[in-house]
Amino acid sequence: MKKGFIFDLDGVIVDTAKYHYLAWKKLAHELGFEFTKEQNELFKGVSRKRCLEILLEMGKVDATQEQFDTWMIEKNVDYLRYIEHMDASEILPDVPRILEFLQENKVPIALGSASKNARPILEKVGLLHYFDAIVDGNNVTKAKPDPEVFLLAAQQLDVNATDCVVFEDAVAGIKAANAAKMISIGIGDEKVLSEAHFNFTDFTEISIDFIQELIEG
Ligand code: B16
Ligand code: MG
Repeated sequence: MKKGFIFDLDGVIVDTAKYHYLAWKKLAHELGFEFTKEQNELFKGVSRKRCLEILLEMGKVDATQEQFDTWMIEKNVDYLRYIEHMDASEILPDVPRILEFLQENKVPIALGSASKNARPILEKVGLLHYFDAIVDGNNVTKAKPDPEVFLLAAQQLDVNATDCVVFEDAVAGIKAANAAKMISIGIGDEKVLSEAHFNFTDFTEISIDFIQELIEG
């Protein structure tokens, strides 16, 4: 049975969370309150719109629709400034080793990300050519933990959902993969990602034998 591999972007392929954090922190300061790294954890895998809603709840800020839209744009403009200079040095350890092995073995690869900036980021770090399909914040109507993003990725790879493997760093992403009946692999803190079928701190811990077993499934 043909297998498909789906990668989340932020926290799995690159650490863009630190740039999202800087942009949200700047906006919070402008609105008159602090935004901590711990609070930023809640934003992982969450859509931009939902992040702003949560931020405004944290700061107890009421916004008109117009203000909300302006702040959404402002955050993204700042974020784009932070990611402007990203290059291959920002790829998380051993990600290319796994992508290379999958491509060599003709295993279809997709991106399944909440970000609307996913494609330019993959271009900047030089990994775009590995991906057979890209499903991101521009294609989905329902955010993770809804399985839509991963189901769409499976469809685009022409692989059954149950034959897909998902790498994710966010709790919402693991829940989405499980809801799609896919094999979920947590990248990060095992205690946080306890619902995943397998857990690794990062890709340096993942052996080719393990990937081979997933492919042969
Ligand atoms: P954007 P992922 C997510 O990426 C981030 O984890 C999350 O913090 C961010 O708010 C979301 O993308 C939307 O990003 O503002 O660029 O559209 O982890 O799903 O790859
Ligand atoms: Mg992520």
